[in-house]
Amino acid sequence: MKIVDAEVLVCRPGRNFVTLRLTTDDGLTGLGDATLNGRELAVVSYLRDHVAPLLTGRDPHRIEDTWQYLYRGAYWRRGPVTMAAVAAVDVALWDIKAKVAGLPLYQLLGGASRDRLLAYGHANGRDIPELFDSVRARLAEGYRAIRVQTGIPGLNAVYGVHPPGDAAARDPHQRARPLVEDWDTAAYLRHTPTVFEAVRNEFGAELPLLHDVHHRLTPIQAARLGRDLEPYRLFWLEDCTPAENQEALRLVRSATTTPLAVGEVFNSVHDYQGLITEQLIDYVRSAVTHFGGVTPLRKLLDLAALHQIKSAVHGPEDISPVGMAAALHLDLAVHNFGIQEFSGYSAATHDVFRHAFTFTDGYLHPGEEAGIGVELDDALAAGHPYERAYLPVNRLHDGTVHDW
Ligand code: CS2
Ligand code: MG
Repeated sequence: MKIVDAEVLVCRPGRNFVTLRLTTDDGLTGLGDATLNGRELAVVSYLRDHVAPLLTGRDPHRIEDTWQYLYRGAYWRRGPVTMAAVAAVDVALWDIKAKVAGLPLYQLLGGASRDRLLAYGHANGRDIPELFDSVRARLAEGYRAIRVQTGIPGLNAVYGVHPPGDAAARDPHQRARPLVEDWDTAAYLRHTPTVFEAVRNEFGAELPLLHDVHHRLTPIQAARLGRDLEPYRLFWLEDCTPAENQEALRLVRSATTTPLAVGEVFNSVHDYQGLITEQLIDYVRSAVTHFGGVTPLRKLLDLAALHQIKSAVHGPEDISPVGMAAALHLDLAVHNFGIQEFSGYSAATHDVFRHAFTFTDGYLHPGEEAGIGVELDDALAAGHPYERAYLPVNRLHDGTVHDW
């Protein structure tokens, strides 16, 4: 069997997605997600100009060899653009192999270790009443675990919450220039524990609650927040510091028993090495899409398992249904599954990417179709052309750029 075609498809059914489709000489196809939010076309070029010419004529069954060939063969390793491109190839090859076998991918990864996958959704509100409405809406959709983000008094727009009356800002990922959000660490550190106290009082002790700090704190600030949140028993505190400084988490870890989740911006096991072997974190957050695919993420999760660290694969709406499906097969197979992020998709995205995975009663399942269980409808995708879009940026009140 040989690969005869490698197409890179870009569409925007509500937001931009980049998809690789590999076709074999006997007519099988495999899909891989290569979406890098806000920098999509860099990956398109990497795939079209540099990777696609290497794929035609290769045996699609040689997944590990192809991965090593693309990773080591480029000489320039890691980084989000490279690893998103390599991931798309890896997932498309797993999709083809599982279709040849006539099995859902999770069966090739060792079979199901559980029946269903606990998902968490996002609740956001400018203030506490709006946040409560959002939590209630997620509970009504079936979610059994919820990430909580709120506005902060005195700030106009913060991560996860958008200013009132500004329709464009409510969809900040789709502006021609980055939306500018504002930030005040002291106000955030004062306000956040009061939010979790209110949410616990309203929704009780049992609901798993998560919170994302989006890399905004120094180690000592993160240590303070972790301590202040201990009474509210968070499921996790995510990306509390810029975690590429692995040393930072040593201080946070020694100061608090609030569980820590890290890694959505990491691209390789090397970014995690000390964090895992020293047990400085509790959950690894990489996406299949930004980590080089199922092949390396499986290795990461096996290393994490040795240190009692669980999976929490990144799954916001900028991971396409192709990347989500790949994650769900891996989640179902590994022993150390923790939780899966799932924020849902627009109706247009569900139409363009027909998928076998399901979300029922707060749980996900990858479905039983052969392969990863996603097909892209080219005709529908053509009705949603690419538009340039940026993530927001963040500034302090004196104008200094801060981590977003
Ligand atoms: C977030 C992401 O889901 C998360 O945990 O951190 O939504 C992140 O902001 C986006 O993936 C950026 O593209
Ligand atoms: Mg995050």
